Amino acid sequence: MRATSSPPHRRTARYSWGAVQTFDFLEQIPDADPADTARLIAELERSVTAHGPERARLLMMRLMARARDLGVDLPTLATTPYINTIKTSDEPDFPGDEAMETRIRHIVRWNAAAMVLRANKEHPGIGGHLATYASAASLYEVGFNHFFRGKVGGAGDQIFYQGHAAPGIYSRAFLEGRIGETQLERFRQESEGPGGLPSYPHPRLLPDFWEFPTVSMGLGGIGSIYQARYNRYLHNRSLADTSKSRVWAFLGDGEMDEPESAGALTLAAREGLDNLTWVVNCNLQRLDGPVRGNGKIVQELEGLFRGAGWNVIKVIWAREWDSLLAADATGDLVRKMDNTVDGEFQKYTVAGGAYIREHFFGPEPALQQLVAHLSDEDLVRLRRGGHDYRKIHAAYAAAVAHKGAPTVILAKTVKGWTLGPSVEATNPAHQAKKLTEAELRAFRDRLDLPIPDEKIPEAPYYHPGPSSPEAKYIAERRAELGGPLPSRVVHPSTWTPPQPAVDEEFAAGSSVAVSITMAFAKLMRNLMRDPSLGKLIVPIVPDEARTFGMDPLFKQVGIYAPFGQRYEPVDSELLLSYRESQSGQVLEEGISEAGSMASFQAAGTAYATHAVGTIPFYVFYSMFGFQRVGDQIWQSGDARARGFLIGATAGRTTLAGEGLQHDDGHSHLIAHAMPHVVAYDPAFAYEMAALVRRGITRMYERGEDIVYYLTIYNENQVQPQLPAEESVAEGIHRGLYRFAPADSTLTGVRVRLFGSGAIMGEVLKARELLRERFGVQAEIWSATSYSELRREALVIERWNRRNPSSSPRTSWLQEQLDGDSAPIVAASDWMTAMPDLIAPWIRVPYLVLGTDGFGLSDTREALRAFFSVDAAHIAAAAMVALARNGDRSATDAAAAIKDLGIDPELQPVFVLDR
Ligand SMILES: Cc1ncc(C[n+]2csc(CCOP(=O)(O)OP(=O)(O)O)c2C)c(N)n1
Ligand SMILES: [Mg+2]
Repeated sequence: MRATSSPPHRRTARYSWGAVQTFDFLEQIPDADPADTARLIAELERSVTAHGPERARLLMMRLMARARDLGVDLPTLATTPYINTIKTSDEPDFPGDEAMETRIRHIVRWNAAAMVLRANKEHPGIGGHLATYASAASLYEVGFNHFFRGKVGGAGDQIFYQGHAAPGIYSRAFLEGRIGETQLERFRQESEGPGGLPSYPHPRLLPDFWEFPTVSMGLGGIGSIYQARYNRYLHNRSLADTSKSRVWAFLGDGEMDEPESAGALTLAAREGLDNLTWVVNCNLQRLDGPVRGNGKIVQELEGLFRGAGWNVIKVIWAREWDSLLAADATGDLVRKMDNTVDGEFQKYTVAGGAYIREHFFGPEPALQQLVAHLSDEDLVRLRRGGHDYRKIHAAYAAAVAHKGAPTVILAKTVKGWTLGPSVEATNPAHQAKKLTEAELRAFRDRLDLPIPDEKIPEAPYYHPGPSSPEAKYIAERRAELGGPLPSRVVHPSTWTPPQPAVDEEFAAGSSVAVSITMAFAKLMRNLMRDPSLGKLIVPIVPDEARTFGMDPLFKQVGIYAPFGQRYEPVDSELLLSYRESQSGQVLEEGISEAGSMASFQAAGTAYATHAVGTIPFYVFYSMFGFQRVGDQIWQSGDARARGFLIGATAGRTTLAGEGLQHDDGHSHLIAHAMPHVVAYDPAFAYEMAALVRRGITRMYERGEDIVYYLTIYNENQVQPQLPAEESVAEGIHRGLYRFAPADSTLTGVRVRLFGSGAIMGEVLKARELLRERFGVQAEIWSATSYSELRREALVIERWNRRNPSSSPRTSWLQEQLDGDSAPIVAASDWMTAMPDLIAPWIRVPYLVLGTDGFGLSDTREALRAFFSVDAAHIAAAAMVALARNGDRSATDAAAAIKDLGIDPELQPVFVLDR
C-alpha cells in the first residue's frame, strides 16, 4: 500500500511544549455496528491490495454517488477529475452556424490585434494587450451570439468584461458598425476630444458604451456579485423588474488571487443568486508567469467555489479529446490529466507535438497507444475546452438553466491563442504588443482573411462590408437578443424634490444638545418617509447601524433579506426589533466594507442600469472608508455612481478612547484626491441637512455624476438656527461662510477664526477666551469644505493664468476674505494639510491647527490638548497671528500662551515620531 499523508478526518497537533495530540472526528461519531464497519473497511483494503489505489478511488466515488442517490447527506467533494463537467452526450446541439461564427471570430481577433499593433507603431510604448482577448475570444463570442441580452425592451444583462480584453470588445463593435475606423485608430489616444477609445472599460470616459469599470483586478468580481444581488433587491422591493437580467462576469485566473474576487463568494450562494454567471478564463498565466505552475488553478478554484456553494462547470478539453477520453478504458488518461501540473500544460502548448507525445502520452504504454494514430501536428491541435464553441455553449446553457445558486464556468484556455509562437503561452505573453511581419502573415493565414501580403506590414483593419454575410449575421443575432452591447443608457426621469418636512426641523436648531450623527439618523428617517423619494433611499451599513443611531430603521423599513425572516428575533417584544424582510430597505452588509461599497456602486448606478434613481447612503466608520476601500470609491467615480458616503464617528480627537486604528484625521485628504467626490465637514445640523438636500438636487435632479462625502461626529452640542443671510445658504455649499460677526461691544484688534466639524465647538469657546482674557474680538467662520474652496480657486486661477491681460476673476474664497486685514486661525479635527489647501490665496497671517500623526486612546479633552486643537490652543494661536500681523506684540502673545496654560517646550514626540 502507498504511504499516505494524514487523512482529512485525522489531525495531528504538535505543541511547543512537546505534547502531540491526534484528533479523529470519525471516532467521535457513535458507531452502532462496529463489526459491520470493520468488514467494509477490510473489503476496501483487499481491493487496494489487489487492484491498486486507482480502483479504490473509483469505487469510493461510485459508492458516494450511489449514496447520494439514496438520499444520504454526504459532504460535497471539493474537486472532481480534471475533465469537463458536462458529458459530451449531454451537450445540447449548437444552435448557431458554427462556420459563420468562426469567420466572425477570426475578423474580431484580427482587428483586436490590429488596433493594439497600430497604436504601438504610431506611439511606441502606449500599450494595450493582445494576449488576454486572444485567449478569451470564443468565451465572449458565444456569449454575444447566443446569450447576452441587450437593452431593447428592458434592462438586459449586466456584463463585466475583463479589462484587458477591451480591444476585442471594441473590435466586435467595429464589425457591428458601432465604432468606426477613425475611432479604432484613436485607441489610447483620447486627449484630442470625443472619439478616442480608452484603454479599458471606463464609463467616465466612454459613457455611452462601457457600464462597469473592471480593470482594477478583483473589483469586477465583487462588483458583479453585488450587482446580481442588487438586481434581486430592486425586484423584491418592486422598484424594477429585473427578472430577465443576468449578471455575467469575466475574470482572469490570476485575478482570482485578489481578496475582492473571492471575498464575497459565499454571499452569492447564500442569497441563491442564480442570476449570476462567472466565467473564469483559466489561461494558466497571469502577468509574470504561471498562475499555479506547481499546481492546478482549475482544481483549486473548483474547490473554492464548490466550498462556497456555487455550481461549478469545468470546460477543460475541446471536442478533439472526446474520442480519446471515450477510448480510455483504464482511466489512465484521466489520471494523467489529474496528475499533470499547470506549468507542464503550459510547456506542452509551446513545445510541439513530439514533446507532447514523449512527455504527456509517452511514459505510459497505454497512453502512447491511445494516440498512436495521431500525427505530432494532430497532438498540437488537441485544443483546450475554452476554445471550443460547442463546449462553451453547453456550459453557458447549463449555467443559465441552473436554479438556486450562482454558476462559475472554469474555462481552460491558452494565453495568446492563435497569435503564434512569440506570444502563445510564453511567459511575457501578457505584455506582448508587437508581432513581426512573418508572424502577422502567419496570423492572417491562420485566420484565413483576405488581406494582401503587401498590406501586412501596416496591420490594416479588415471589415467585410456592412452587407457581408458576417455583418448581417451578427446584426441578426444581436437584434434577436435585444440589441448591441456593451451599451450604457441613461433614461430621463421624472423628478419630485423632497418635501420641506424632511429637513425644516434642522434649520430651526435645537434646544437640547444633540450630535450631528443623531441629526443625520433623524434626517434619514424623515427622508424615508417622504412620499416620492422615500422608497428610493437605500441605507447601507456594515454592521454599525446601532453605533450611528440608525437601528430604528430596522423596524421602520426592515432589513433586506431575500428569503424573509425564518426565525423569531430575540427582541420581537421590543419596539425596535431586528426585522428582516424580503422587501426590507436597509442593506445590512455585515462586516464587509468592500461589500458595502459594491452595494453602493450598484445602487448608485441603478439610474443607468435599471432606469431607477435609487439614492444610496453608505454610512461607515470614517476610518474604514477612504483608506480601506479607496480603490472602490475611485471606481465608483469611473462608474459614474451617485450617492452619499457618510463618514461617521469622524474626527481624530472627537472619537475618544478608540485610538490609533480608529481615529480618522485624514479621510478628507484622500477624498480630495477623488475628482468625483464633493466632500464636506459640517459643523452644525442645518449644514448637514442643507448639504444632503443640495446633493440630492445636484445628483438626481440635475444629473451630475458625483458622490457626496460628509463626515459626521458623535459630540453633542446645542444646534444653532440657520442664519438668515443669503451668503450663509450659498457659503455652506461653496465651503466657507461667516457664521457670527465679531462682538460689536469690543473695539480694537480682530481675528478671524475658521472652524469646521466638531472642532467648531472649541473655536466658539476660543472666542470667549479671547474676549474675556485678552479683549480680542473674533469673527467665526464655518469652513464646510476646504477641498471645494480649493477646487474653485484652482479653476479661477487657471483662467487668470491663461488670460493675464484680462481683468482677473475672483473665487468665492477671495470674495469672502479679500479686503480684510484681520489675521486668520483655522482649526479642524483633520490634518493641517486640509486648511492648508487654501493657503495660496490667503494674504494675511494664516495659522493652521490640526491633528497630524497617529491617534491615541484617551479622552476628547486630552486628545484635543495633545494635538493642539482645543480652545486654549486656538486662542493662543490667535494671539500669535495678531502678533505676526503687527496687531499685538510678540511679548503679548508669549504672555497669552503662558496665561492659557500651554507649555511651549512640551513636544508630543510621538505625534510625528519617525
Ligand atoms: C489591482 C491590480 N493589480 C495589478 C494589476 C496589473 N495587472 C493587469 S493584468 C494583470 C495580470 C492578469 O492576469 P489574469 O487575471 O490571469 O488575466 P489574463 O490576462 O491572463 O486573462 C495584472 C497583474 C491590475 N490591473 N490591478
Ligand atoms: Mg490568466
